[in-house]
Amino acid sequence: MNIGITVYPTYGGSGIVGSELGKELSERGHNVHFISSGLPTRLTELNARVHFHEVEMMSYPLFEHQPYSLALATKMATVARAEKLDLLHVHYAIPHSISAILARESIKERFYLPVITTLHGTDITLVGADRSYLPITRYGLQQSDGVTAVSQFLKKATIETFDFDEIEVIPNFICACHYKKLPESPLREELAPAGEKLLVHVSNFRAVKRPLDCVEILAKVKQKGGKARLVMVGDGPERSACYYQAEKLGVKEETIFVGKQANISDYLGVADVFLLPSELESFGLAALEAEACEVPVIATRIGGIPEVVTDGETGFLSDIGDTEKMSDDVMKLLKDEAMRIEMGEKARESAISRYGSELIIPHYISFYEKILQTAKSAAA
Ligand code: GMT
Repeated sequence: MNIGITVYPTYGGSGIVGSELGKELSERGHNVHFISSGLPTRLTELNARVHFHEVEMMSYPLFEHQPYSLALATKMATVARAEKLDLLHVHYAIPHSISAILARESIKERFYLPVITTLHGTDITLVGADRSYLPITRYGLQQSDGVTAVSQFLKKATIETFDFDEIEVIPNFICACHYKKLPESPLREELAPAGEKLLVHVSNFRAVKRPLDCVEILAKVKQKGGKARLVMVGDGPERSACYYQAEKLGVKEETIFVGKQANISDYLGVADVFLLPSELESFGLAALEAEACEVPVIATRIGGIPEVVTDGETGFLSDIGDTEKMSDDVMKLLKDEAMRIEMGEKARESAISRYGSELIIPHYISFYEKILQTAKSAAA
């Protein structure tokens, strides 16, 4: 197939999933055309089957805000015609599904371009649910030829908010070969020179991720006698507040901010415990990546996280903001090495057996085939 994929190229789960999907599809012989404002995160290699088409935007003084959605729709239509795309798969509904539908309509005299929208999270639970975007988001769902969601939680949230239920749940995935425990890595020695345990958090440091709670958890672990360091991977609006929090709570020396990293798995591979105290997560891709590296996860019992992390088996779940319990759970893992190792092994086994790419990518491919078949029958 010739598949068009649109993602936000910036640091974020939906961009990562879209990019990894494109790579996996290309490895299975499909031609993938990324259409985006910049080279997507994790798309480090373009080759004969992976192409990138940059959305160019004309700047004009009359535009207070540049109409990106229109420039994207134009590029989608152009690429669809030039590359004979079989379908266009957009990740994150706003504005991607609307641009794709506009592109499909603009070329329908020549051929029909099926549009598949994958819902990732705040496109439904936050941005899409806001009155300023709700009607157009619902229209985007109704007009898409196929809609997928990354968790059962997100499907349910979409039905409740948009009264739209034609949704296939295709969860996020990991490739087992890219994630593993790295006990011998020199990074471990660098991050924990005195043999401390490593608590790792990975996010885009937005308020919804509650990164301040990670610092609070570390401070409580320290009070309880735990010898640990916190590695904060990523960047975003809450990062400065985290610096102040670490200083205020007396854990500045033990908190390491490494910023955005190209290879998250390097950090997960040396982690002892992963922290994800988010207020909302439709799935929690970072938790899945940690599990694949044999790292038990301490997270909140919200959204799609309980689908990914099994409480008491592959990690521990708590209520939002309950840093007392989260620090107790970290202490349990730090004190009982055998339990931490066993939980880590179960975490990897669960991640691979339920969310391995060998399992999930064929699900996407059969969904594509079903949508193409329906479009063909409608045209006949
Ligand atoms: O919704 C967002 O915050 C952005 C979105 C993204 O594009 O990074 O994240 C969502 O998609 C990820 C990949 O499917 C999920 O793992 C995240 O849980 C989800 N984030 C939220 O629901 C807050």
